[in-house]
Amino acid sequence: MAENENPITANPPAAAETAPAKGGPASEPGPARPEAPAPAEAAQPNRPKAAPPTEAAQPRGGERRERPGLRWRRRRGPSPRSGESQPPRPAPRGARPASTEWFQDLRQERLRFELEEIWNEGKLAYRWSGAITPPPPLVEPRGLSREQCLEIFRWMLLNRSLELQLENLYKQSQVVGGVYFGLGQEGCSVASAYALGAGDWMAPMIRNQGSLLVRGFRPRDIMMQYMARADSPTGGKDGTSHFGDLGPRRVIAPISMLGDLIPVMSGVCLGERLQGREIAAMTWIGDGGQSTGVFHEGLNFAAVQNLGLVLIVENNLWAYSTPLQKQTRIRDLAIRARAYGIPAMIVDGTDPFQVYQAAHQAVERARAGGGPTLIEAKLMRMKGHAIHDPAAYVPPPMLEFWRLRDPITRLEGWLKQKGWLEEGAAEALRREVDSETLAERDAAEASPMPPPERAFEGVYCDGCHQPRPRFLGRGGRRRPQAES
Ligand SMILES: Cc1ncc(C[n+]2csc(CCOP(=O)(O)OP(=O)(O)O)c2C)c(N)n1
Ligand SMILES: [Mg+2]
Repeated sequence: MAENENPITANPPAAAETAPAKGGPASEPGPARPEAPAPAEAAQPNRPKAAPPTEAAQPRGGERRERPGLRWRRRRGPSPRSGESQPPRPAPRGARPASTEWFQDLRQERLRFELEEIWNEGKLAYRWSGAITPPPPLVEPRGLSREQCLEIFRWMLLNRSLELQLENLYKQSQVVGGVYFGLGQEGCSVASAYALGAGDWMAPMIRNQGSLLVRGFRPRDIMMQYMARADSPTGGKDGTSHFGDLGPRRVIAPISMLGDLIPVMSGVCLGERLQGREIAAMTWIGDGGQSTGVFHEGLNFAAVQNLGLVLIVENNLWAYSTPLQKQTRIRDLAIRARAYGIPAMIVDGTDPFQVYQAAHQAVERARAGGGPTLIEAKLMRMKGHAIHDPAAYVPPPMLEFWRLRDPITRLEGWLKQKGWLEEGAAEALRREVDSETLAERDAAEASPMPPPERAFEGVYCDGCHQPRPRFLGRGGRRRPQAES
């Protein structure tokens, strides 16, 4: 398998078996000329009106400035979104990035609704106002074959089916802690990870069950993990999602402290670079997690070091019970990328094709030495923070609006309309996926609880290896040492 092909998987689904090797869309047709509008712009007649340029957003001095190692350039002409002139951007290392535009908005619709805070007899509630309109059709998938679109659809079904079984296991008291769901986020979780290749790395967050499946973990791994069984990836030492694989799947375990995966994944890119490789390292963060200091520190580090971080901001509009409006005054979290001089994209997170297109572009840029990309995916958390949370603070019409944007329903409708999913095929696929999940569940339940002594194993290094420096300074350069 080529270095940057998807490593899928330990247990590929039936659809995957027939799928050809995934190459992704053809590379972008070279860097856009500075004066050319973003490709997305022409396709987006519904762009919001240009905001007046703010002083802070203008590069100071307005003239071309030179700094050692960085070439600052001021673009003329309108930016794709706001009409402001472009911010200075560092020249990429190595090959040029796929696009020189700093911002792209791939969405087919703008979200126009308000959440109003209401206090009633000392109790806080939110009122939602907006029109409950149907969603636009999905964008055409760029560079994805029929088999690949069906494969993405199948991963999404498996993601949802797995979560249903997790809920059942929880209600049967088989789960040792809480359970976190990504209902409504399956398209984003699956399609973003689908853009990664075997040589890339990823670090999921708690709702990215779909990403884990795409990367080769089995539903039983996730179920056993939640049940703290002996055969789970952590051998029963963790009751949720803190597991990864430093081997072929190249998955860094999630860190509960929100934002901390950003510098860690930047470090992964740096480590790979020290060994002579430019790779993409993808991680996810929520709208709430974006408020942490380490988000800014980590992203800035990735930016100045030009590391291949691909940061997907899953803006699901709530951080526990805090709505986005109480988190920040900005509406588009993607604009934060501008402060760090890195490209950003906004996608409809319920359209898997938009997510894939943006992620693929960012991954290509990372591998070409073009540095980090921030992708904001707009979507909605359709359940509470975790299973214990009924999300009573979410106004029902808001859920209704987003229910119409269910990513599985949308993709299914698109596939049927395209003629890629024949009559009855979706139902057959659902049955097949559900029976796979049930078989996985049986296997998970068959795993015993770990023996108590296991608690003492693997906590500290118990002679499994001899610690020694992997890199030695020689003649001012660091060279990787061969593994012993
Ligand atoms: C630094 C830090 N602060 C607080 C928490 C507690 N916490 C866990 S999840 C969460 C909400 C996260 O919201 P968001 O980032 O929007 O992600 P979502 O749950 O919506 O996917 C909070 C506050 C934490 N884990 N880490
Ligand atoms: Mg959130």
